Amino acid sequence: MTSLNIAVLCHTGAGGSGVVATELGLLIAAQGHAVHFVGPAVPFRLAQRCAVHGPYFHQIGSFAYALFDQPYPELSAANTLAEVILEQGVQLTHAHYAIPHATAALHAHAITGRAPVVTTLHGTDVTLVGAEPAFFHTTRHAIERSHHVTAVSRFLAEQTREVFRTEREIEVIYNFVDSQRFRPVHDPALREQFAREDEALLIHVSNFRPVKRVADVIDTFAGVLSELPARLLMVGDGPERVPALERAQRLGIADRVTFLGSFPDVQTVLGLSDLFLLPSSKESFGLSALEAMSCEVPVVAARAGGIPEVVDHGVSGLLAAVGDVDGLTQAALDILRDRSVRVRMGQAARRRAVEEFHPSRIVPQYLAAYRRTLELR
Ligand code: GMT
Repeated sequence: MTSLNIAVLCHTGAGGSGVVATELGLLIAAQGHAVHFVGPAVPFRLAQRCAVHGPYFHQIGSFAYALFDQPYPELSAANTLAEVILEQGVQLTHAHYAIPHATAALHAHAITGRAPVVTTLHGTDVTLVGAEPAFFHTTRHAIERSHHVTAVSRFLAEQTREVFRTEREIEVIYNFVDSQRFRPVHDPALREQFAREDEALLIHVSNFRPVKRVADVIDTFAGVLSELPARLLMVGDGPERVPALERAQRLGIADRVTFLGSFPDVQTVLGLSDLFLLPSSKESFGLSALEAMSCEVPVVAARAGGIPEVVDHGVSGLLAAVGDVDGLTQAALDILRDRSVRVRMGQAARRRAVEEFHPSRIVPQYLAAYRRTLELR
């Protein structure tokens, strides 16, 4: 089979869509395909992982001109991508997130007459930002004109058709997790740095945006703490971090909550934990929940968006309605009070992650989508 030469556009900060783009690019490069990331900075999880056989990184240039009241970054993105397409012989661009990436990729396609666009919809590009009047038509255009469109859950595909009133065919390709890297961590000395042996260790990982309902994480944890000894790890950063810390302080539980900030090798702490909390109001998939499941950590989450397609309620975790802190707290207690329940659900969670969401199952679906788009075999 001929090897491919693709460009990838994705968000570069901490966030699931950039993680999926990065891990996919790394796996595809490892199979001998040329992969060119194009962005304003090296994507979060790609740092230190570019190599002589790829993936490669090309920085988007910027240009300041007194007359321009804004930097117009999508024009620079389209320009740099067009350069990379022409200079590197790129055959196809994979844009993760409809705006601005699919828009920039379609622009580069129009400039070069090459590199059809595969767009992967990840979530708020459809459910929040893209549906805003300020972006609606641009997002709809990106979805309609991309040469192939995928979504990370059935929920998101349906939501896209509904929000944008489009008949566009959308292929569902689930996210994946590296179960070798995301695995249980049995390191009592490391765990002791965060919790005593008799304390339950709960964890939340996100980019602390309003959709994550971080206040519900704190309130759920407070409910758990009133019933049993516990600690909470908060991993990540974003606008809701300080309000979450203040809430923990107001509730008098701040000494039980550790904010660790944002770092790429999150598996080290996920694998030590007993329970993952994800009370989001919107979540097209919930990659962080899948990473926890792969580490044998059961999930307590809101029944939002695509989460039920990932976490099977009653088997690998428990779900409650969005905003139902009492329900989330009860669910967490049901799992944490009985070790056998926690272990059984944790094992079921890992089994599901390995069987349903392994890269060997998902990556070929993307490669097939690329080949179909290029009409290659
Ligand atoms: O759409 C977003 O909010 C950002 C995006 C990201 O880059 O983190 O998150 C989305 O994509 C992830 C990867 O596919 C999914 O796991 C997240 O569920 C999804 N976030 C939301 O839907 C809120």
